[in-house]
Amino acid sequence: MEALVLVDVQNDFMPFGALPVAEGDLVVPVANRLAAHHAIVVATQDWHPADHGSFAVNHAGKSPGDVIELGGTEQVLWPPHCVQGTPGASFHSALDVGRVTQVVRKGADPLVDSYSGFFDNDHRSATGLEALLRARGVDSLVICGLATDYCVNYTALDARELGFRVTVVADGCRAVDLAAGDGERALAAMAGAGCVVTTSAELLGG
Ligand code: VGL
Ligand code: ZN
Repeated sequence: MEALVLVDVQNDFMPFGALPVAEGDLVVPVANRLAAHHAIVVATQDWHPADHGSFAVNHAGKSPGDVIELGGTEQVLWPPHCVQGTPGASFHSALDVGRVTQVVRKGADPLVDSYSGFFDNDHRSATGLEALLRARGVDSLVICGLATDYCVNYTALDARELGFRVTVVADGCRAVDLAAGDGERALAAMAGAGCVVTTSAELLGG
């Protein structure tokens, strides 16, 4: 059984959002086309409390882009984004949420970030995504969303470690690219971990 995983297709990652991803809105039509072809569509949702440790404003003297240690792992600091219950945390209004069968929220623990849809960055707590996929007999994932170099990358790598077959739809992803090339390097890392990196045209035709 194959499931589609839509990673963080949320307003704050759109070009108009608090943590803007260039062309982030262009993943929405791709996500919708893929969703029309899947019976199981899981949408992950970055879901932070206002005091989250990944927000630079919560660390004296720190700015977005700085790196600190959080929960025993290296943490890039971000502008406040995807704060629980705010419009920025909502899915893009053009996302076909009627096709979404499950929503998995992550990043609620202020002391550790959760880029992956499966685990917090310290790998100590699970989000429930693996359990819900296993319960439905899912062994194969198609993944797209935002951002290529963070949440898509971590989700895809965890999925491979958990033994899922993974297809990453490159045109359905966009990168933060804090450093030029981060998105391309992430795609190469995913391919190196056994993910099939392809395009929506290749998968669906046209
Ligand atoms: C993400 C940075 C911070 C993502 C989430 O969805 O890729 N990136 N929080
Ligand atoms: Zn976040």
